[in-house]
Amino acid sequence: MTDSARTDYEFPQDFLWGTATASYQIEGAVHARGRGPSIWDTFSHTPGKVLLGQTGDIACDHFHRFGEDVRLMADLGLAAYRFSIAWPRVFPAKGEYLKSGFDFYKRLIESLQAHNIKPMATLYHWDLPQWLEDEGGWSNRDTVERYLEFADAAFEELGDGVVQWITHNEPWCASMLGYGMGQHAPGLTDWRRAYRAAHHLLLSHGRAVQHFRTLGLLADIGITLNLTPAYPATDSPEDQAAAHRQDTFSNRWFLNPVFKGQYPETFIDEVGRQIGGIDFIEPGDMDTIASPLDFLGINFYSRSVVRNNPNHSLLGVEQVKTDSPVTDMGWEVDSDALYHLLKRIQAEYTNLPLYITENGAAVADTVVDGKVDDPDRIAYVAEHLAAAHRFVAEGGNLKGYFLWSLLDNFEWALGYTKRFGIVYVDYETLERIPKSSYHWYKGVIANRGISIPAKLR
Ligand code: JJW
Repeated sequence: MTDSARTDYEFPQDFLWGTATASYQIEGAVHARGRGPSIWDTFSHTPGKVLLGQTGDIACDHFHRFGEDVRLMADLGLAAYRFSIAWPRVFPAKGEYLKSGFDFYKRLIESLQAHNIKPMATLYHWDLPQWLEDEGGWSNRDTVERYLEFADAAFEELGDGVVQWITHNEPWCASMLGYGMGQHAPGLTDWRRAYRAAHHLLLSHGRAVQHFRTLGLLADIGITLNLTPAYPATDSPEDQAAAHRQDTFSNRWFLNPVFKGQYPETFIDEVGRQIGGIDFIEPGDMDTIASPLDFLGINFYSRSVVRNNPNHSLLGVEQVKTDSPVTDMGWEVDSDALYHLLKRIQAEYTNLPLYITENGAAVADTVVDGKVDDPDRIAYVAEHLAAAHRFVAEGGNLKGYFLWSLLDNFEWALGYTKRFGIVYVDYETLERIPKSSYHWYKGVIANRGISIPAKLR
């Protein structure tokens, strides 16, 4: 950023500038202090599940190096930090509660507070204790009760320090990728179980919100959904219907229960046919799921462009490649889709405060002379901040932006091959090298906004 920095896009004084991470992706120390295995330990240690057989055993070793990482955050001028709490550190085995499993998070929170960084904690970011999966995991309704015990313990132990709670991260991924497509832990391909899992994730969210309200804590509580707007490849009615089905599957299946207390009507019959009947909704569930929230977290990375293809997938939808640039994930870069998504959430679902709880780009970064230059990541974030600013300038209730991610980390089934960090991690030495995007983001935070990137002028 130049020092002439009158920013073209200036955000409100109280806009929350953050970065985000998740426990299994950065912590490592999987055997430390009595931690039990999670479904991601099991999955990543199963040959063929994660690229190159990589695991989260060591990851960024954040568990031992969080002091250095918090210093990186403090130098950045961060207002908030989003992290997740590893459930198997506190409930390592059936019937075992290890209160000291919270000690790490207490020390992390104290360290954040010492640097005036607001802690935002995600309760569930995909690391289900393996003992719970052995009893059916999220497709077992009992897991909702176990989650409530975990949530209650976390509120009790960390309730003084956490400013914002997120019940779940991306329940679409946890259910559909984990139990339906088999690409994430627990690696099952059973759509019946996937839809049950989705329902129980949502139900556990609602139950946790209701319980949280009885505790009288000062903090806020919400949920984070990954939203991927679907666009038709052509304006043919068939492609438009395909885009609508895709949108229902990836977005509305979660948005509608949370904000309208019902699953999308046009789709529930179809899902029922696919999985042989919907038998998991009990009286009162939908009201519980729709318990009033304090905010909605949105993870946005890309849009999908689809065409109708009856022979393709359960939905009869085929993803189409476009001419637009893509990130190292192969995901199309389209920040207009973010703007339109925010407008749509506001028009169709809620006026609650919104937070972008994840946004960022995977780039094939390399170290040259001890430095990492990542202009593509800067361009991606700048473009998406410009889209976010347009929404805010029009009166949109967007309160913060959390860049995914602070550090390069374990990108699930893709292991360490995809780098999302603004800080490079050398996985041999665990050395951290702030990238040029780190220095750029520091300027954004200091100036509360961005100058228009040349390509957008
Ligand atoms: C979809 C792959 C079949 C993470 C997906 C795979 C199969 C058509 C980034 N968000 O690491 C979405 N991320 O932990 C949470 N978001 O389908 C945080 N979405 O397609 C980040 C992966 C993802 C995905 C990954």
